Amino acid sequence: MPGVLPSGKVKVNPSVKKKKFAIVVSQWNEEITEALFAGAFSALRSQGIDSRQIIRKSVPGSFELTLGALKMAQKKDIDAVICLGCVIKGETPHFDYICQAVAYGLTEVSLKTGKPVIFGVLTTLTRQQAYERAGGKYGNKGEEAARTALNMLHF
Ligand code: DLZ
Repeated sequence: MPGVLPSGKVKVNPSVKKKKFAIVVSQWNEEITEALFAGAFSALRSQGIDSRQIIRKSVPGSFELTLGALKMAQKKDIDAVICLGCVIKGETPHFDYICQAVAYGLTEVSLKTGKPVIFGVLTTLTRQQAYERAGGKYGNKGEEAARTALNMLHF
């Protein structure tokens, strides 16, 4: 992946340090999305981004990430929006509708505003699989989402 060193660390352009990020977090499956938020926040901080340049907003569920992302991306001073959520298929009868709506919605927000809008939404079959991707054996996808935002700001 461009901009990512073999160690997995991002090669940071100093100009990125001045950028402002919004992190929009879904409250559904909160224990998982809070772990994603912690991963995203610490990944930005580890690249020298001041905590005052990171704005956190909460939305009720992943379905609402789209509107949350649009409102943040429309702000002049926000450079990138990182959206974090967790949808568990085994517990969500309308899983496919929610996931598709969020994926299309976030793509549209990104294309309409011309800003990176990152899809940091876990879409897993089980709660266990979600834990494994929120600081477990498969890493923390919130951290990955933050690295993707940094990479797109280099673009
Ligand atoms: C309703 C619902 C269900 C059943 N499951 C999830 C989920 O696993 N993950 C998630 O982020 N949100 C879920 N929601 C809530 C919807 O995203 C949304 O908030 C409601 O349908 C109201 O629009």
